[in-house]
Amino acid sequence: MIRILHTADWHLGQNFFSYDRKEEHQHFLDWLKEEISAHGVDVLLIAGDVFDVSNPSASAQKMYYKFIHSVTSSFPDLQIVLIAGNHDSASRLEAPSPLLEELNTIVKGKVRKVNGEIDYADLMIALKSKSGETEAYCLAVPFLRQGDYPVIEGAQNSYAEGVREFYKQLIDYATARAGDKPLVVMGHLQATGSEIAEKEHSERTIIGGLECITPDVFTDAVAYVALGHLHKSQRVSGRENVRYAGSPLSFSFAEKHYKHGVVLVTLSDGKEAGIDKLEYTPLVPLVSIPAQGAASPIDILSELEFIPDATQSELTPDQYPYLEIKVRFTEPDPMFTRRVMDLLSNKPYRLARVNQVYAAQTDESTFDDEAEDDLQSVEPLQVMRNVFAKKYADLPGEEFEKLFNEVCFDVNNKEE
Ligand SMILES: [Mn+2]
Repeated sequence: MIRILHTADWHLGQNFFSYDRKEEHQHFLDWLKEEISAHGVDVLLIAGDVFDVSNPSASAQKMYYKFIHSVTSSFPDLQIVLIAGNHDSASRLEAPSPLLEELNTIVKGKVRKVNGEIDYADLMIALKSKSGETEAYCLAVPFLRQGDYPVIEGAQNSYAEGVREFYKQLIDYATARAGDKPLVVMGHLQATGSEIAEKEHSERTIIGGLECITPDVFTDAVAYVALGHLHKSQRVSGRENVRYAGSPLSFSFAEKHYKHGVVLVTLSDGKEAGIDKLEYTPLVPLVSIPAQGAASPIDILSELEFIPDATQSELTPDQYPYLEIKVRFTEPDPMFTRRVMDLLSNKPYRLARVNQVYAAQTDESTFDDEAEDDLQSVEPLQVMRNVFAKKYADLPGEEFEKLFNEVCFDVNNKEE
């Protein structure tokens, strides 16, 4: 029997509206270590986006190395396998491999080639139980970039079809070599049939479905698929054994209702014998006022006034919830944000953002996606449509949008 813990999308080093989330990440890592101990975990799988950016800060890197050192020294039999996500730098993540391998930690950042052929063997990792026996194989596939996957002649969608072919060939390769040992696939991708926080998309996906991979490539030959990329913990297409672990923290207000955690997978006698979600409650909640839609300035200010003072709170300032204010103006009020900040100065909250809509924008449903002017939440496709409409008094055609999406996709997925 072997126990595998599946986690993903840590995004270490993320700054949330300029707040440092170090304490929150550390809280998660401390919890994770306890779970590893409590469940006698043999293998920890980290399915990409370990860091938030490709050149993480020194403190984010320190937290990562400290964690790996801490768990592997406390549990010498623990094996860690991790892959690069689209946020990670593949080569940076792999660089310390010679040292990490000493700590039973294998990093797959990029796909290797031998004489121009994809080196599938490099991605097939034996997973061992505490007694040292190979119990299963992990196929650890980093986020695939152009050039990593086979070129499919005449493909409509060269990315999705190429990635699919990559997985197919890898699974075929491994099936022929694994004997009776089960296969666990780990990947960082967007699968069709999965839900995403489309309104704020901190997963950085592009509309148009270009990067969507159909999960049917994960055949019955695979016991479990450990996915990363989407921050919402979920099964894919209703399949119990194809899962996103989800992120440990909410990385945008659109993700504030997500239930976070990791997945514990037990393999026994060559097959999957149990999948359990271990729920994790983040240290700091995200709060919106009002909870739904937007409210008038007067309503918001009076609601803020009624919040008990910080002196009555047991929280330390770095545990104060992050607060989003959603206000609807009928006339300009340049002092509103100032007044909000004054009112909050002695309240146990941290103001993240003030989201403003104007009375002319009457359609409530458009509030969340269209009224946000901050650059973080603007969709490139929407910007292009607006520019196009201004210039040509018409909307771009389907072909034009498709080409635009392809360009966006290439730009977003180029490694720095
Ligand atoms: Mn990702």
